[in-house]
Amino acid sequence: YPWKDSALRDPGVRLVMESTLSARDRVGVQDFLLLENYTSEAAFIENLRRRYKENLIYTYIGSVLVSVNPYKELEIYSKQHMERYRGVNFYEISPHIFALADNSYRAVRTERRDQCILISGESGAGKTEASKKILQYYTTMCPTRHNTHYIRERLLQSNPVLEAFGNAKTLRNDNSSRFGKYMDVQFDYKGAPIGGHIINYLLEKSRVVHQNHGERSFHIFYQLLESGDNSLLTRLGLQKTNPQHYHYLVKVCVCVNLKVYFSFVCFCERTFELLKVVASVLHLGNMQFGVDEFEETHVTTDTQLKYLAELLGVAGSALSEALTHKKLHILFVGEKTMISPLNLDQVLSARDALAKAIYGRTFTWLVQKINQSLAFQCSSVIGLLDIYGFEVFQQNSFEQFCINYCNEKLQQLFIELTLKSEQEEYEAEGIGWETVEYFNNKIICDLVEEKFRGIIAILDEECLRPGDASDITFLEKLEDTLGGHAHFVTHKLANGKTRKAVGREEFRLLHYAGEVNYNVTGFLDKNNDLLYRNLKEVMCQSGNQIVKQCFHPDELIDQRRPETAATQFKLSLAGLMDILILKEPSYMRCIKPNNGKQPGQFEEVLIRHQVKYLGLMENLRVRRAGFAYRRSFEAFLQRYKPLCPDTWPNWRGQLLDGVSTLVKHLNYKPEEYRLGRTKIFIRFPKTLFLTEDALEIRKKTIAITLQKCWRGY
Ligand code: AOV
Ligand code: MG
Repeated sequence: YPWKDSALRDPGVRLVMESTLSARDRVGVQDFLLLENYTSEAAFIENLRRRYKENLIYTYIGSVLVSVNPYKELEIYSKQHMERYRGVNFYEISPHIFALADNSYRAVRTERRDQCILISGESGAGKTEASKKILQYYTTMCPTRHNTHYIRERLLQSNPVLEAFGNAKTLRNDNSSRFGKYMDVQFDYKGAPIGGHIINYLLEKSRVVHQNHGERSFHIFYQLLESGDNSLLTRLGLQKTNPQHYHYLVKVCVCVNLKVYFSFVCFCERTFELLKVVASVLHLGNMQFGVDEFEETHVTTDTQLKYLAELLGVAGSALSEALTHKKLHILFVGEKTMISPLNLDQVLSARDALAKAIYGRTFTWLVQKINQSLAFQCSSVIGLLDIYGFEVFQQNSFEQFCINYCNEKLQQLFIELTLKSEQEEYEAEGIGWETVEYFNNKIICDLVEEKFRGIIAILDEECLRPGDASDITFLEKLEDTLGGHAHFVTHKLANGKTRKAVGREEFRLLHYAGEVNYNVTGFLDKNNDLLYRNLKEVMCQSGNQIVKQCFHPDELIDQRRPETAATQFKLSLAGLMDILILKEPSYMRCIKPNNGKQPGQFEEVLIRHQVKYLGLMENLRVRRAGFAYRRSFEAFLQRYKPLCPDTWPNWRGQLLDGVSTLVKHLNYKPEEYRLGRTKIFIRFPKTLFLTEDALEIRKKTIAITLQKCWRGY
């Protein structure tokens, strides 16, 4: 393995280094496969608890990494720590996110197979932090290629920029990702990271115009107001006042400790243009309207309009006209346009729609800019998936529906791939296997996405239906079509009575991760995601270079109805699954230990629930039902060869013969192991456990012998 320092290649020295693993690192078992009582959930949780108490937040289930959010800074991510994990096998050292990162990297280097690391867990469990740690590992530890230093910087810088625009404080997480992100880290044939590509998924745009109590809008607005200097703010027409001054921002709550990253000038020469867009959204929020004696709505805040016109580079009169009127394009014989005034409510929602459209499209533009700055010819990739985690609030709307559906899809992928790959491996190695019962959430994915009968299909149907379609008729359609489905519930009970736990405007889905009531109010509007044509026309004329790129005149010519928001999301998730399925996956399952974001608090009920729905017990059973451990002949021999005089210090014959000799010497019973075509399969963890113990003792004797030798010098 090309990474290994020459010192590490000498097994003698390596063994001395390993025996420095402290007793603290060995609290509980570092792999759940080694649990004596592996079917007991209590034993599983007790192991997590014991390790968490010692700040050992990582534990494996075979090759799956489980982590528990420490909610405090741990001294385990330094460069020295990274170095300890370089080129080392999983089981040789305490579990860590760097081990997972290194393992994928090694596969890319040696087998040239594209990898992906899938990080899942509920909101606040630590997914985004984990993906950042992985990226840091690659940018720090991988070799550099001449002239590509700047790419590393850009890879790292892309995170704070996207977080500023796409993350916000929610009740669950102070730095919650409000968009899904899949990032390819691209490597050249020598293993140097030389580029990247990001795909973003459905940004929660509604946050721009409304936030629930105790939450905030996207970080960038506060960062701009708090850290922008006076001259900048003056040019943007903003005031360094309490964010409360801006209607689109709530009273500032506990400020998250985020630095301002205006230094991403290298990404876009147009930082000022970008800040103009951010400021224009705030000005839109502060626009006020009045109704005159002819019942016509007018802009009453001329200063805001003036600023807006200047920032967006549009004519003020055209903007005010477009905000208060609707232009209908009617295709009779020849073309005809009709202009009708909007009432106050309609004006306000047109204004909000414009703010959401400007912000949402600018976010996508930003991702494209980052991609352009990272584009390179690459040989293989490691994909990192960091999406918004499963979330449940008092009130859940269209956004939670999409977020939780996305989590269902990811869980589905986990189920398919872990079981599938397990089965395939036994088959490839010629070894029989037993099935384990598990909950397959495909039924819930189908409930949401099925053609014609799925929730999204029904929602789209209502969105397209002219006439009296409303959020309530949508709910009624759902009841008619899906009533009786095992995972769908409304307030109506079969016996004609009402179920109190579900409101009259709600439907409840029994997700794999728990029950969520969704309030249908706003579903149709959010799914339609309409922006009046005349507002689009004005934006197409914009003198702001970014806005101009975000609103293309072609859009005005295209007569086709755009896909609804939910359908677009469904299609983009299907695309994501296609990308992931072609890669070799590694999994990280993040657990949130308490709802108070507190360090050291291990709330058992909460954790047991997550262990259950993440399917960790089933995952463990599947791994144990077949063979708890598998190791390539080469790796097995390399690790345990000190235990047999015939294989130590080196085995010169066939690998299979070497492994046979070794296990015979170790007294393995025939039922304890199986030799496949390229791998040894060990049925019981105990066997490996005892072998590990023997190795421990052997390492100590080797260390003592080596020390004696050195003293002898
Ligand atoms: P998420 O990505 O899983 O939630 P984050 O990764 O943002 O969650 O983690 C939430 C917070 O937990 C972070 O802001 C940190 O304060 C803390 N945290 C997480 N992991 C670590 C760690 N390894 N060490 C120290 N602190 C940590 V969401 O994006 O809301 O689904 O949608
Ligand atoms: Mg996140």
